[in-house]
Amino acid sequence: MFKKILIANRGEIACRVIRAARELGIKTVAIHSEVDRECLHVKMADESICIGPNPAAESYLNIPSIISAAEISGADAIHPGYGFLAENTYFAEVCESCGIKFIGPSKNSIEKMGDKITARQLMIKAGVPVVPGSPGPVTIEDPDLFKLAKKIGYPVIIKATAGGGGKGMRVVVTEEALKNAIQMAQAEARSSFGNEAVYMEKYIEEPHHIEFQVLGDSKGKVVYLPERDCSIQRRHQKLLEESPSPFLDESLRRKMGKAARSAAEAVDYVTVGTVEFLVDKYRHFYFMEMNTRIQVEHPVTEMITGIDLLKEQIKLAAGERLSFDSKDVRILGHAIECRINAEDPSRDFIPSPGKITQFIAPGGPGIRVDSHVYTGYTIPPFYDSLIAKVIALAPTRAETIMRMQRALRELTVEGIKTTAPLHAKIMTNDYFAQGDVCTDFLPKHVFGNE
Ligand code: MV4
Repeated sequence: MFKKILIANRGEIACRVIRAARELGIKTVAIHSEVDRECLHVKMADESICIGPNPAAESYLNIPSIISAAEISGADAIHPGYGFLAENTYFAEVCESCGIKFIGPSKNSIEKMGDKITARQLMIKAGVPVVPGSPGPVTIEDPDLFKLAKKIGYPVIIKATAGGGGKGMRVVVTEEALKNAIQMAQAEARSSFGNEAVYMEKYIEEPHHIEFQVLGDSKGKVVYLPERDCSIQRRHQKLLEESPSPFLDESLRRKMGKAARSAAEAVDYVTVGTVEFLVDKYRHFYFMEMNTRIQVEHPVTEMITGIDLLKEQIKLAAGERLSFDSKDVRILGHAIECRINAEDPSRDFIPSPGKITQFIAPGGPGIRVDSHVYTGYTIPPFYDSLIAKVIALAPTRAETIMRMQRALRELTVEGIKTTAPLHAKIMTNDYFAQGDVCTDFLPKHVFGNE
């Protein structure tokens, strides 16, 4: 087992990793930029090292500085968290070449799942359902482009192979718009990812976004855990997640879980990851992408299964075997997570950094709050806006909604604007209560611009 882990991240996930490491008796090293000197993860860690100026490119993305911090502190492993370098194949490779264990999957797994066309091809080979689409990249010079689009059937969607999270996507309703959409998507992919390759898929209308947590050990065993429904998103940013999904029944859960396991096995996946599916209104499911990291929304799975995913991730990275099978996992209740972002919903969710003059977290039965903020803490403008995750667990979905309503009333964050009022609105929405949740929920039932 590792003796000392360096956490190459900040905020609530850095605090979460430190908690898991501490319970495993592992020492921790926090890194921070100049402005993050007073961050909670710095206060919680056994040691801390300033690795550079505030901009992420000069600190949390600064690979030489992070590796130097690991060498100086004698860390034998690095946990990347999520975001920043968590899915950076070069970082994973540099860690391994310096004899420092990267707490995550292999560079190859990250690479294969990071290229969406490669991932699709691997999934087809593994028998995992994918959306009908192009076998490889598409360009406007393809002689069979229009024939292929017609065979797939409009509307189609053009996606960037190096993309993910919705960037560079273009929906095409008629063939007149196809060429232009491909060129626009290529231009955005070139500027955003330095790789202009795009591909085409049948556009799935009003999909559900349902994802499965998978865990793999170094002997090739892979298990899946019950799903998370992440359909409530705004501009491809997840706002609220829940588990289990109100849309799945046991039979579909088992089929999708097995497909998620096959997806992970196809890339020899080790540690923890998430396989994302689109599910249409006919309950057909399709592989969308695989996230090769721990995710923001991991607590809903921890709450309903009792499994500590961060401890599992560390143990699996250290070479331990999985100690359970998918069939051993029980669903202990229903969990909902609300992401509390420092953003102003009344001003199109613009960031709302600044000093938190009072922070009171909710508590009591079935409430968990994962956060790095405290009264007097000043949120810097340099990083993402997530300041807290409020997670509620209760025996039924209806009780969990009531519990979350109660928790959001208790939550106090003064001095900045947050998304808490939006969550309170969702928790009292009848369509949400009925479980009518797919990716058009917010525009259709909350923002009202259907
Ligand atoms: C799709 C789709 C419909 N059909 N692919 C959004 C981000 C990226 N993960 C892929 N996304 C989508 N891919 C096909 N073939 C609809 C979306 C989509 C979406 C998916 C899940 C959750 C929210 C979404 C919001 C807009 C679009």
